[in-house]
Amino acid sequence: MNKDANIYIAGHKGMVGSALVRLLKKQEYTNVITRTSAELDLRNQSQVAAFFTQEQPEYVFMAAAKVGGIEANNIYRADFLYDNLQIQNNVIHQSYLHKVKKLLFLASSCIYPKLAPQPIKEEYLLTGVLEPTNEPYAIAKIAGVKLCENYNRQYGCNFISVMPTNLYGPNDNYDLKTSHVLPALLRKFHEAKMNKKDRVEVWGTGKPKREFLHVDDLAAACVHLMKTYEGNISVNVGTGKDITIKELAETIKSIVGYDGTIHLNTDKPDGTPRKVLDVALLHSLGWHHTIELNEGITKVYNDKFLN
Ligand code: GFB
Repeated sequence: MNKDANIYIAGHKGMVGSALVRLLKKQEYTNVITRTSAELDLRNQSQVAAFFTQEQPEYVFMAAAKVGGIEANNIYRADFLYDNLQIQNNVIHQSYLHKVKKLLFLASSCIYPKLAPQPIKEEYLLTGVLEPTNEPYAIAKIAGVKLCENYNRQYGCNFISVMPTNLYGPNDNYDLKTSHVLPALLRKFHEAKMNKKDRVEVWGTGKPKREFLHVDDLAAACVHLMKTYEGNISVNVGTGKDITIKELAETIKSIVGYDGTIHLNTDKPDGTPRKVLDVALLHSLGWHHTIELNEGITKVYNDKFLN
């Protein structure tokens, strides 16, 4: 990937897309192409076709998607399925028509079967039923992974996909209804401390386990794989380590310096009991995470709430 290559970051305003823009600029890539969703609705086939004709990207990072936490996925089921199918069909098909040299598609660890053996290996995809709360999103992302694989097999494209674990970092979503657990708890504990509340509500039993990767690490893994990996396996990208939601809450409570209590609201869903990724393939491809969880959460908290 030459430093002056035309590189399109779909979804550049999002947490993953903005991390990719930051990294590519730091690595002195000079032609990073972006469009806001107001400028280019990726669900609109003719708009996407006109964009590809105009910009002729050589490399595409597909970080655009409708994403959210467990509650958002469970409420906006049709939107998560329709929007994500439309976005990825348009970008992947136009990448084929316009002979894009390489495309990297971002899937998600939540598309593995709900009760896959742990840690989850790439070959466990499609070997069992999905987690009901985010089945629409998972079906859409599985379709994206399969689109890449089959454009490679039928048309000789070079479209790779990655399977990131739960992410956190700059530009995360902190809306308490639609966000993921880590930003939600950072905000809840911070506001409880500021407002001298005596307790913080944590959803579920606290027993599920989750793996968390800083988004700057994900961006580094994506650029590394864009430069080095070719193939039809959707590569797991994570730390290979997980903690319970209760342990996460205790960690964030301590980092924020909150001294009230944690209330577990078991009326809320737990979702998948566990989804820690097997990262042996990723490590064999020469990449390893660098940001440990406590250090990463502390920096995100300081940058978001204390500066
Ligand atoms: O991060 P999260 O919303 O998504 O929830 P998933 C993870 C766990 O944290 C669940 C618990 O067991 C939640 O019940 N949790 C505790 C909370 N307190 C909270 C809270 O205040 N907010 C939230 N959001 N959760 C998502 C998928 O699953 O994983 C997405 O739905 C996506 O499609 C994402 O793939 C990576 O990890 O359960």
